[in-house]
Amino acid sequence: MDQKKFYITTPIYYPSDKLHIGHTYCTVATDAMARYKRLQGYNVKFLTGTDEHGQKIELKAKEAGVTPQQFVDNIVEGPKGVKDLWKLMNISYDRFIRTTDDYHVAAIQKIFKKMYEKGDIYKGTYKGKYCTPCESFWTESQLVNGCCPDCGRPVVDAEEEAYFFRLSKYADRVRDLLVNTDFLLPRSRVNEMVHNFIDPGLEDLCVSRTSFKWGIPVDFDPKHVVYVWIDALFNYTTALGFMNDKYPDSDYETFWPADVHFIGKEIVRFHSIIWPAMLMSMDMPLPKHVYGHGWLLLDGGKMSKSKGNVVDPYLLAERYSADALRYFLLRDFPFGSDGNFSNELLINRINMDLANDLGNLLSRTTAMADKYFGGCLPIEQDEGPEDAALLEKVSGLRARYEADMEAYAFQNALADVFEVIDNANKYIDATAPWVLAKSEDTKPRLAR
Ligand code: ME8
Repeated sequence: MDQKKFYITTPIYYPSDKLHIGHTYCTVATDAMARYKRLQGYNVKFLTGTDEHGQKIELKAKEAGVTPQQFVDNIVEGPKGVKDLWKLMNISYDRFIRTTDDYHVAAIQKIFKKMYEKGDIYKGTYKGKYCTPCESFWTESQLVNGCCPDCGRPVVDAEEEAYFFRLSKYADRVRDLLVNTDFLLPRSRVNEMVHNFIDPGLEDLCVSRTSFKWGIPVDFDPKHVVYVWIDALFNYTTALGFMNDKYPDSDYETFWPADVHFIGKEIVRFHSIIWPAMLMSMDMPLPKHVYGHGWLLLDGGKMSKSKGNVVDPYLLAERYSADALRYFLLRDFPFGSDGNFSNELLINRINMDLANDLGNLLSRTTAMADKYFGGCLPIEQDEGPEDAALLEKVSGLRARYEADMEAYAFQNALADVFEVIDNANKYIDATAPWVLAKSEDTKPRLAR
């Protein structure tokens, strides 16, 4: 019989700076899901990686006085970089893609060409706001008080030749996908996509630029580099060997389409509109689900590298242990919603759940088994009136846990587990083993 397969991915993160607790949150959730599916006997492929091209990284490298490649190499592979962080956090990824990897670059060039030959990519004119001193184009929304976000000087309207993807052509099919299937989760995110983006009319998407160099050159027109989304989104397929020889063809055949892409809510638009449209253009199967999770907030605002209000996962994991941090991230924040991060919450969680409830249950149980029976329980045991309720809780746990995990409700799955732990602690209090230990007659009850 064919083994069931499960393919899950994180976003590929920008190595423009060290990653923070928000990135860690998404990766930890993906890891928890991957481990859960492996335990269930699935053949799991868990992909993560880094999205290494673009103007921002080009500028950052220039500031640091290194080449863009040296810059990203350091953030990804260097000390306390992305890979070190995932190692510290016990992330069990099966594959790590860097968009500067040769096989990915070659595959993206082929994909771009195929879409061009089909007529879904065409040459047009990009109009935007241009900062002449920085030689950079910006979108209206990137401007700060109408000026260049980098140097603060005024910008001018400018144009450049660019390639566009015919996103408009796929609007109806994408709308149907969002409205009539459970492609996008949680379902509460569908309305925003349909009403804010699809219904007002989808514009074709700019997919190449000539104003910077740090990107994958369009091979049939090399003054252009591929701009962001074709390069970034197709990572999910090139990492399975699609249009390249790095990995066996069978990986793509086995694992594509993805079962779920976990992503943050700010990139739901790209994954639920642009991504399926591009796959439709390529005549490729669509992922089964895209799940847009919420943000970790700090003082009510999104934590982000550009705002500088970030929490360093390295510090927390080193101080409190990776497992405690993983537990906190999954237990305190409902996956689909935003949540406020604070050190108090983290410390309370560790003290209450892990030290008190779980730690106490473990140490009481093992200490008493050791003290009263030398660590080896006798076969003769007496049932008591307190047993049935606890047994019922425990025996129903697996089904409750699985139902929550299948709904991506990590918080509830852990609450189920801790409910049993809480019940077990109460069971000990109610049966008072330290009293039972006082008489030989109650030893079988104590053993139970
Ligand atoms: O968007 N709370 O990369 P990125 C929760 N390269 N999650 C957060 C977060 C926060 N405060 N901040 C970031 C990109 N994240 C693109 C993606 S995919 C083909 C290309 C998580 O480095 C969240 O999952 O900005 C978000 O989607 C991701 O980091 C963005 O990382």
